[in-house]
Amino acid sequence: PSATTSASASEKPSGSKITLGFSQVGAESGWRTANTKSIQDSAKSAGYDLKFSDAQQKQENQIKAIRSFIQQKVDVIAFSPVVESGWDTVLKEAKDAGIPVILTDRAVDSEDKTLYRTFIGSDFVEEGRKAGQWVVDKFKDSQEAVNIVELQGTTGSAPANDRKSGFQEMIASNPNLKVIASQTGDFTRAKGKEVMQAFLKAHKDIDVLYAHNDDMALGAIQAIEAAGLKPGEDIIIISVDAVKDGMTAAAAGKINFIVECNPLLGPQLMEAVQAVVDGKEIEPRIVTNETTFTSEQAKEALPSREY
Ligand code: GZL
Repeated sequence: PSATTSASASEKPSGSKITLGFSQVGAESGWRTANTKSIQDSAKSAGYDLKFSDAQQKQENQIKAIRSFIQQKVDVIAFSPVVESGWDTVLKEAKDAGIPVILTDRAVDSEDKTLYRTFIGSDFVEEGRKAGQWVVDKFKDSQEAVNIVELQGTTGSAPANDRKSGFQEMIASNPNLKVIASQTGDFTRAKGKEVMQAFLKAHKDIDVLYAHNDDMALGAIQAIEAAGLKPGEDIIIISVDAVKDGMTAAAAGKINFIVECNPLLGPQLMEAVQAVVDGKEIEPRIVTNETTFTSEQAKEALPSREY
């Protein structure tokens, strides 16, 4: 009888390597770069054959990539959906092809929860609440109006929708806290700077900037300094992500409070891939743990930050 080769964990019973098709949002921010590295490094150490595609923040490119993974008959498809809506058709095609799908980082609004096995990512509403709570605490004794401007993430994306609603929910407790302008900066530095320039032209008295990610906050800081104002003093800045450049600005007092959003989802994704291939049950929702940093805390944490 032929010796049966025991397939190692990263192989299928047939002995061939597990193939994972991953469709990434793009390369728009420091967070995204760290997220991509985590996925590529983790797939490598898991011994998987990773087929990776960068969609340049376009949904149609992600849909094309998923269709290509289906054609290639990969074992598992994973992706970070650039926006929440418009996925049901292509996810149904994956399901009909018998290929399991795992969501990472951002969610989809599909009613049919059988279209994917699990969603691994942060709770963005909670991130918005943490940002809002800090503003409420900071201005609890203020007698006059506190004018807030908001740089939103990519229009239609789960982080933009949820970070906005979580923040709104918390500041509603104090009528002095007013969002006087709110616009998308598409999670990029360039757009964050451009929109902040427009805010500064349109509003003479801005007290607070709430940016949905560090990259937009860093772009806005350039605009604020170009306008002769001191970021972190003349305009209080709250941001989300806690990537190295954001933490560096916080340690310098230019950002006052950062809500961490952990991009290192690679290890949890590969565990989920292995479980799905092995036919094991997995939790439908895996929440990444993360914290917050004041300027002081950012200064202490900076040396040990991985990304
Ligand atoms: C959040 C992620 C967001 C980051 C941005 O999980 O989707 O996209 O907050 C990134 O920096 O561009």
